[in-house]
This record gives sequence, C-alpha cells and structure tokens, in this order.
Amino acid sequence: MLKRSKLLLIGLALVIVGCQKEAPVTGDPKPADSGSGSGSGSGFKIVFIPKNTGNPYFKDVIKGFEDASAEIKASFVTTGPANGDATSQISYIKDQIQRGVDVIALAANSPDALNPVLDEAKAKGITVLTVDADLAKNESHRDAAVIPTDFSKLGESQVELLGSLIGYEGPFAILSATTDAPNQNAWIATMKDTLKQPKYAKMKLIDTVYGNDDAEKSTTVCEALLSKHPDLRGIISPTSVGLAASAQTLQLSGAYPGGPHAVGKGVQLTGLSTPNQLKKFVQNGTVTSFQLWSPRDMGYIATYLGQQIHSGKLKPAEGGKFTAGKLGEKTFGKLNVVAAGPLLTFDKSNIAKYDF
Ligand code: RAM
Repeated sequence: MLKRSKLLLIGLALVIVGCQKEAPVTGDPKPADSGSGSGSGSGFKIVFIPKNTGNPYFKDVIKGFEDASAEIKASFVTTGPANGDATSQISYIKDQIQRGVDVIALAANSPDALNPVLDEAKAKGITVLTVDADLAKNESHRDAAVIPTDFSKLGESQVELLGSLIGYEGPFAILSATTDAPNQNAWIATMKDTLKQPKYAKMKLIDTVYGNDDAEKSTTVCEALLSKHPDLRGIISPTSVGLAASAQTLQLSGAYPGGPHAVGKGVQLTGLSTPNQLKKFVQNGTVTSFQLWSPRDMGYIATYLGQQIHSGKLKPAEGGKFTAGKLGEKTFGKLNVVAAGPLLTFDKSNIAKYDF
C-alpha cells in the first residue's frame, strides 16, 4: 500500500501539471459566429450556459449549438461559471435576461436553486430549455428539456457494464460530479435500483464520492478511494471529468487489472466520458470500456427546438413531434423531455473511429 500511495502522490503532481496546460478558461460570453460572419441574420438570440466552463464535454455540446445556429442564422453565445456549484449559474442567467435573449438553454447545476431566476426569464418571454441536466421534480420552471439519451436505462447500463467487467461480484464505488448534479443523481438512483436485481446481488456499492466535475478534486477523491479500499474491484464515474481524471489516477497507481500494483484482479474503471479524453487509457489497457452519447447532437437539437418553441410554431406536449434540421424528427416524452440519441459503448475495438 505504501508503494501505491507514493505513486498516487506523483500522479497527483503530474495531473496538476497536465491541467495547467489546458486552454485558459473564461466566463465571458463567446459569440459562436465570431470570425465566420454568419449566424446572426435572423435576429434570433440563443445562449447556452453549461454546468461549468473548460469541460471538453460541453465544448462538444457547444459545437452542436454552433452548427444549428449557423444553419438557421441564429446569433449564439455561450457563457457560464467556472465551477458547478448549485447557485453558480444564477448571475449568468440574470445577465442573459438583461441582454434580452430569446432562448436560454442550460445544463442545470441544481434541480431547484434556479427556479426563481428561470421564472423571471419565462415571465420576460424567454424560452427556457434544459440541456444535458434537467430540473428533476421542478420541470414547470422550464419549457422543455433535451437530455442526451433515455435516462431510464442509463443506470442499469452502467451497472451492467461494470458487472460484466468484474464477473458480477465485488465491492465497487461511484465517483460522481457535484452532490447537487440533477443528472448524476438521477443515474445513481437508478444504479441503486438496478443493484436490487438478483443478477447483481454480489456487487456491493461501498462508497460514493464527489469530484465536483473538477479534474484536481476528482483525482484527489479517486486516490483516496484506492487507498481506503484496497480490495476495490470497480469504480463507476458517470461524469466525463471524473472518469478522465480517474483513468489518469488509476494508470499512475498501477492498480488497473494486470497493472504492477493491482491487488487481486485489479480495479475496473468505467463510466461516462468522451472518446477523445479516454482513448489513450483504453488503448493502453487502463480502462476496458465505457459509455457516452453524442453531446453535439444534443446542442443541435436544442437550437431547433428553442427556435420553434420561441416562434410559437411548436407547443411542447407529450407525444408531439418536431423536426431538428438534419437530425430529422424528434418526439417529446413525458414532461416535455426529448432524448437526443442512443447510448454508445466504447472499447478497443471501436474507439479509434470516434473523434469527439
Ligand atoms: C460531465 C457533466 C455532464 C455529464 C457528463 C457525462 O461532463 O457532469 O453533465 O452529462 O459529464
């Protein structure tokens, strides 16, 4: 264990150095069409507020907004807080109300802390969409939601994936985003339900920790998990930041299956992240497989949806349909939720063909 702790310390130092190389993060609004000269012809203004800035996952969501905004000649900007705290988006939403945008799309950091400011936006005639993370049990404070995939199946898919990697047996932990994150909390709840099925009776969830969608914090909590539970068989990290940081930590610790410091069969790490962030860890054997969807499609669909609701052409209602540009017809589910696309599973056999 001593060796593992020392390696973890070296790992932390490397991860911090790695993080510092990232592009500087700014909370200033960024026009999507800057430089291209296109995308603002219609006067229709849409803003996307991610959970936090500097997360590659949201950069892909933003690309989708940019693609669709260029097609419909909307003026798109993105702005957001540096961290994913429950209340961190409030001042950004207020600023956008002041700017007089037509649509505010946001990945919510809290299921309920934003209710008053979103009501203020709606009262001013702004269409409010949640994208990626919805307002669980507070859906009346937005007009519609675009979620990445069918959430009812996600928790089960993640547990099944880890189960298949560890022979459906052994202690495992969850390394999540923030304690308030509505999407991660919904998935964790369905993971816990799934564990009640007899098939998973020998898998024991022994710890749930939070890396706040921050690479450094995720590294620290992953290191702590590895040293606190030497018999750990698996980690599910259903956050793109958490999974990438954990993969780096696990690689440096050597505790992955077949690694130089693996205890028994080693730790299987899985969860949700972008293929580009995880590619090297899958190719070098630290991670066997993990999942995600297309973040870009979500932003693309939300742009078309926001425009059609705002223009009055579309009234969201369960079973109702609309056309999202090149992605074709989409249907509202319960509570005006639109699921963007399928859940994808990545491993050595297919990861090279994905670039996002
Ligand atoms: C992080 C965020 C986001 C989630 C992905 C999988 O980027 O928490 O909300 O959908 O991970």
